[in-house]
Amino acid sequence: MTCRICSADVSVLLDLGTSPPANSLKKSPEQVQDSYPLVLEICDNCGNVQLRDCLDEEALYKDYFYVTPSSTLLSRHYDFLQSFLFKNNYLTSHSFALEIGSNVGLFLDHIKPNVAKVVGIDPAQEISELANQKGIETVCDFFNEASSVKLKDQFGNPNIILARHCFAHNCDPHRMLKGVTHLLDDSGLFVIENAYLLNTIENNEFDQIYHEHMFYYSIRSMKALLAIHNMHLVDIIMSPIHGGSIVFVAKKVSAEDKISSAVGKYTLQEDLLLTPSAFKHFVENTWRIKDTLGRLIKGLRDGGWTIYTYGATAKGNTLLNFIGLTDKEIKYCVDSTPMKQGKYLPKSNIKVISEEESQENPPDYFLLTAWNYRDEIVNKVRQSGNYTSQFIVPIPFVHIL
Ligand code: JHZ
Repeated sequence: MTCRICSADVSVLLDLGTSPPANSLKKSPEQVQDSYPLVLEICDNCGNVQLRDCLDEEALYKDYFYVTPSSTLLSRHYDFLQSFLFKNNYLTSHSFALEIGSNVGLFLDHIKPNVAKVVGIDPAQEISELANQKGIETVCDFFNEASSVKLKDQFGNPNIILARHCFAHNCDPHRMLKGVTHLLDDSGLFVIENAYLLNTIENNEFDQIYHEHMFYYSIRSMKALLAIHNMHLVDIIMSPIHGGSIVFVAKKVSAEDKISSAVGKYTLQEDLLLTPSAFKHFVENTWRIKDTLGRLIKGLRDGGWTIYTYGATAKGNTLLNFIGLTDKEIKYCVDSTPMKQGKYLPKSNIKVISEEESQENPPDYFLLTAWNYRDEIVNKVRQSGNYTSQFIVPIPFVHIL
């Protein structure tokens, strides 16, 4: 196999077995789904970490149930990102901002009062309809060179293009960058927010590996990718959102570009920390978590305790299916997203119920599959008057709250 950034040879880093697409919830437990391999590969030449088997985008995003949750943590993150972009003049009141993979338009809604124009593009039919209903103009399409031509004709050149937690969601980033370079003029910015490989590796977040995530970006691999398109990084900012994310600010190379000192600082940190031994520990810890969590859940079930998972997350489905946990061990999955409720998790067949239903009949334990919202969810459960259910947190090591 070869690297999809630089075409060099790659080697296997981790094999998580097979799983159905993580966001394809089932309408009934009997519905048959195909499973596909989840194998992570690494390229020594450019540092790229990629998923070996890429699923067809139509199949992945047609029946897509991920709706950005309404969350105080997320809303604080939007404030943080917005103020970073304004403080550095990456966004101004005159900006036209285009967001790729804009989902129901929560981020665009956040910045809309402060900029000249916002437009979203998202391939999921139902989800882009929801965004349009809420007043965020959203084109239902995949972002690529062809759709970028249509976008340019319809809306003109954006000053800034954002791709938040979606840039790694297609097997050919070159295709997306061709669209970006077609749309941006020489001063235009491309802002990519993505789970950061260093955090994924340091925090043992193997559950971030699922079919939507076809790349696991580092600064090194992003620089290599951008260079192929005559682009470069002008700034970087880190955020704790989603278990540790990186925001890359990129543009077409020009001699006058000012490069923020953050680029050098974080590059140095990454060079020192993202080492072969860090990858080795990540792989070892993944197997350790599988073993510990599997034994803990089966032991609790055998002891007669009830367990629900909290969060019908994509990463939760990797976790459950890798460990081999099903509706035999776990009674329900709790999730606030109406579109997910009443459906069944892929392969594990666990039924999704609402937070209200869970409050009426709480379990002894919640396995926190939305561990990235740990404090928010624990507070919510405690504030509802439930002081007895304990939380099993799987990442970075299995522990109980
Ligand atoms: P959450 C998704 O992954 C999909 P997931 C995607 N591939 C991606 O890249 C990442 O996001 C960033 C629920 N919830 O965001 C709502 C509650 O029930 O961790 C969500 O279904 N109560 C695009 O699926 C889920 O948890 C709450 O109070 O791993 C969180 O999903 C809160 C706050 C959330 O992403």
